[in-house]
Order: sequence, then structure tokens, then C-alpha cells
Amino acid sequence: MDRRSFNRRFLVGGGVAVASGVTSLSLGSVEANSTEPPSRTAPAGGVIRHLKLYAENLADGRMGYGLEKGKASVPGPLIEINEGDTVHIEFENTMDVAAGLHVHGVDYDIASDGTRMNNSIVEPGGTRTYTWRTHAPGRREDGTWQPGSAGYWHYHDHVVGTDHGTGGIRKGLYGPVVVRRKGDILPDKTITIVFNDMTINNRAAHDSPNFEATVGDRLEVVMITHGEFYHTFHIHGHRWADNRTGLLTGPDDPSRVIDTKIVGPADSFGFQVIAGEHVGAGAWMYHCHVQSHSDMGMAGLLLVAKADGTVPGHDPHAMHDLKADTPMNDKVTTDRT
Ligand SMILES: [Cu+2]
Repeated sequence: MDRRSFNRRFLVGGGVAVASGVTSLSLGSVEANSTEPPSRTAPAGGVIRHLKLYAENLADGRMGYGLEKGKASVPGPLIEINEGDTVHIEFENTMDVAAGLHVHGVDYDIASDGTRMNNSIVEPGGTRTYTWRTHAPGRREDGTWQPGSAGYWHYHDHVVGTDHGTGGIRKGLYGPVVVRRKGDILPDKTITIVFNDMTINNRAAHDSPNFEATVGDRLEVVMITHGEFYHTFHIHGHRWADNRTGLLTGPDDPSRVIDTKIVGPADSFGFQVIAGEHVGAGAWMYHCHVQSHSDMGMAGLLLVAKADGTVPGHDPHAMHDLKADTPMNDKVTTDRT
């Protein structure tokens, strides 16, 4: 798998999406007078971006969001925002049922709620612009502290099937949102894992997506849950901090370090790991740790390759229950270009 096609990054500016096809573009600011090669970090927000998003019927009855017509995917494209940015999303519903776009975590007026209760849905063939705003943390006038928008969030339909979008979510109308704070360390690549009912990313049982990385990659995982069940997300060989970023800020950071997390419908969280850190290359499993769920197929692989591209001990042809495949994730950033 060509790493470049793993994540197609779309840099959005002036209403025109440009497909760069490159995963490793520098996104952030680099301290000018630093002597060490610093981690790339998120810049300050404050820009206004425009993008198009389509809701489409996919083969086999699924539904998906996509940045281009005919390119919808499940999950939908990753939308990356920096705190302070505003994103105008021109949403077009190409399906034959009403749909919408509802987001968690960011700021929006009621007209961008994406629900029938306030007439912010989109009829078949229609278009509507949803506006998402974000803000940095700060002190309120009363002295209390207000959180910023940064976090691992998600968007989903709230219309198809029921007024809660139960049918749309079940069929795949959901996707990840990452809001970054100025100075947040940027990953080399981001993957999205969605436990939706008893599937991972709406894939059939025992056909869950596998993901690829190379030892030393700074890998970001966005984990979202939808549907009817509670699960325990677990990944082999890697751990993260149970806080906003998944990273410890220093030796005294009290965040608990974990390798499992109980998740329920509409939960979302994310974290970064250094692929293979202290453990090396290999076919590292990720799965739901509810035993009957993993037995029923809620398991996939994080294929961490050595620098030469090989994954020791991994024979894709020997895998009777885990099929090697890496889905393409579209991606939108709102960074300055
Ligand atoms: Cu489960």
C-alpha cells in the first residue's frame, strides 16, 4: 500500500479543494530559531474556510459522506480545524431521502443543527450551508475558565430513518472531526476507527479494516462509537494518556495511561502513539475487548512495518479471520496554505 494514498489530504482554501495526494505535508508552525528538529505543531486558528460535502448512496446499501461527488466513504472524510477557525460546509444531499449534517463539539447556530426540529435538514437534491465555529479557551468575565473547542469530535446524520438519524448512522453517515489547539503536536498520519453496532467502520464481521504504519510514525487514532452497544476499545502493544490529546505533558501529568477504554454510542476520543515504540514492528491487533464481540469479528490489525517495509511474522494469506486492507480516508484541513 502506497502510504501516499493512505490518507488523501485536502487543503481547503478560498472555497477550492485541492487534492494534494500527499500525507506528509507540513501543516504547522515550526519555531524559527529552534536547533532541534521540533515536532510539527498546529498553528493558531482564526481563518475562514469553505468546503463541499456530499451525502451519497453507496453500493450495497450503505450511505456515506464525501468531499467530491462519487467519492463518499465510510467513515466520511476527516475534517481538521484549528481553534478559532470557522468552516462553511456547503452540504449537498444527492440521495433520495432527506438528510443532514450534525456535529459534536464545535460552535454553531441553531440553523446549523442539522435536525428536523429546527428545519435545518436537506431534502433530496438540495443544498444547505452549515457553519461550524471554534474558539480557544479563556477566562470568562466572571473569572471562570471556559474550555476551547479542541478535541476529537465527530459529525453524523440526524435525519435518515428517524429524527435521530438512526437509519443514516447505521448505514454509514458519520465521520471524524479533529479540532487542534495552537501548539498541539501534529501526527504523521491519522486513522479513524468507528465501532458502529457490531461493525468496525461498517465493514462486515471478520472483514474489519487494517491500517498501516512504519515503526516510529506518530500515528493518531480517532475512535468513535455509534449504534446500540457499549464496547471496550483496545489496541495491542501501545498505550496512551486518557486526556484530551492522549499525550502526557510532562513527568507530573496525572493523566492515567491506558490501553483499553470503555466506549458507548456517540463517544469519541483520540490519541497519538509512536508506532512500535518499545515493541517494534508487527501485526498489532486492535479490537473490541468484549469477548463475544471480538469473537464475532470486531477486530482488525495495525500493521507496523519495519523501515524496509516488512511486517515480521505477518503472513496476510494466513489470516483466516482478518483480511488485509487499508481503506482510503479523505481528509480536510483548514490550515493556512
Ligand atoms: Cu464490543
